[in-house]
Amino acid sequence: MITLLDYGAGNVRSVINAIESLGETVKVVTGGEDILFAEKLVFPGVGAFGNMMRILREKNYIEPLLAYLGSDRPFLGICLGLQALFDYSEEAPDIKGLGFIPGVVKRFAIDLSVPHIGWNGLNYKQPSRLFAGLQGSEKFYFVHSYHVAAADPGVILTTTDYGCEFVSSIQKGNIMASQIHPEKSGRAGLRLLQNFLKHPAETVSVLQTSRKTTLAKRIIACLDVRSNDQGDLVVTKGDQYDVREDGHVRNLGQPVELARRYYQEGADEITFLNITGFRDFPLEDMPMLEILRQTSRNVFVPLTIGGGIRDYTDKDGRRYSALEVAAGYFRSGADKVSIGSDAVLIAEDYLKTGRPNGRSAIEEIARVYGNQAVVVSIDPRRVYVRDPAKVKHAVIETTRPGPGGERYCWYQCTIKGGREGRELDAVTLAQVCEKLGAGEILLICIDRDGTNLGFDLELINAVAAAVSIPVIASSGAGKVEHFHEVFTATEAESALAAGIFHRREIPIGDVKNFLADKVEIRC
Ligand code: 1PR
Repeated sequence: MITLLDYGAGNVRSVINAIESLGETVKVVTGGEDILFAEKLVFPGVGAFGNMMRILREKNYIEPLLAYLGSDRPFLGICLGLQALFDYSEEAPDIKGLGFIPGVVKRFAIDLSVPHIGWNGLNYKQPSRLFAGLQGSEKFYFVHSYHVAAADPGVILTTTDYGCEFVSSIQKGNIMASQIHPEKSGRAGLRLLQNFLKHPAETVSVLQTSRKTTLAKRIIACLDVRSNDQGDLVVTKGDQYDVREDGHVRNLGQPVELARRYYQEGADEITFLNITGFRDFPLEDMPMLEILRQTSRNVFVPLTIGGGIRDYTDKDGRRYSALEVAAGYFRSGADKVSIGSDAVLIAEDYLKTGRPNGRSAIEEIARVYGNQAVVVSIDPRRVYVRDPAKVKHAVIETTRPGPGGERYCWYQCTIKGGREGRELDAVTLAQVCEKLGAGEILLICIDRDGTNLGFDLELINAVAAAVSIPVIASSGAGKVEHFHEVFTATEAESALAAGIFHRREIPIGDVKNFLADKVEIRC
């Protein structure tokens, strides 16, 4: 029996699913006693440090936790569950951590995108029971803006390189904690988790395979989901957002099955976009929540869900906040939510008033679940202009002139699935959303969507240069070379595709095989 400490701030469902997939049963903590009498305790911290410590205090979990840690029974802290062990975090300097491991939690002060999101390796500093069966070259999933700095080097189990060498896991007796998410790290992560659960007697040394670890570029499979004319949720795919063929919604497969297939084929992440979410209310859309629940049972890579994340008043007059909608998605197995239409309206409001209002969906979700949980998806269309001085938007000079020979263009944001263009450009939207707390940009391009013509490199470069959060390049992938191009000609951290995977034109494995000796990827 594994005891799991859930303080209610995020997706612990996937940790439970991962443990159960390894044949163990999970008891979720409902009171301090459960912690005190646990045999093996897993603490998956999610969200923001200050919020986590506040809830642990309110629930009177601090004393039992310290007593458990002091007893040296097996403990596995994940992500914030690692950070909680330290004295305090720069994320909330006035709030005390558990102080079990001397040291602090620092924000990354590096030139690279922060959060550090994606698959990176480990430098193995000590032998450990956790390492049985690992080769040393595996990559694991990270998502964090803060890292621990241990005062005692003796507790450092692994480090990872990302702009600096940071401590990625610690071990002190039977207390182990790691910044990686084993439950989101595919087979390698499950192996590590299994090693903790089975608690083998022998410790294992892992040989270092490279001098420094490197963050991999991610390949993301995207599933646009909506109801077809029979009312079933299906994966569909548009050409420049038109998902109908001969009047019917294109049906390219069943969401749970396709997600599982992409996981098995090596997708580094899966994104679901509930593409009619802007007009339906997701919390009434139980099938979508069920899709997440079922998918997270056997897909152990990060899941993002977008569509309909906004404040909503139902037909009985009950108001739901975007935070509640997001909470529903997180509880059902999502790791990140993606905000589309509402982000545009939020940014417009910000630009009108010149300041954040503190209550927007981006700010509220980031405050509770952390910036890394908030993706903003941008749906822009290219607008050509003759004279850049006559446009108040971020204009670029293009190598692909417009129909009238125009040499300049800007990218107009749209809402409601591309139906409505707004007076806001994609570069400004990305910058405002970063300021408000978004952790990642999903950069779609309606002009390229479903065309197989390749990614719009000019758009991606313009946005990536304007923000310091990771950018996911999307739309237009038609051959393996397009992925290589987007990773070498732009700063995109990941590339997302839909049509070529759904139509089985190019399997994810072929993309990865092509990239293997050219860019850093997870094999
Ligand atoms: O506005 O917060 O409710 O979110 C709705 C979400 O649904 C947005 O993220 C929006 O991008 C998405 N969406 C709305 N309508 C459509 C549509 O296709 N009619 N799909 C839509 C967006 C685009 C990509 C696609 C890539 C790659 N789909 O996700 O997967 O372009 O395609 P490709 O590789 O085949 O070229 P809200």
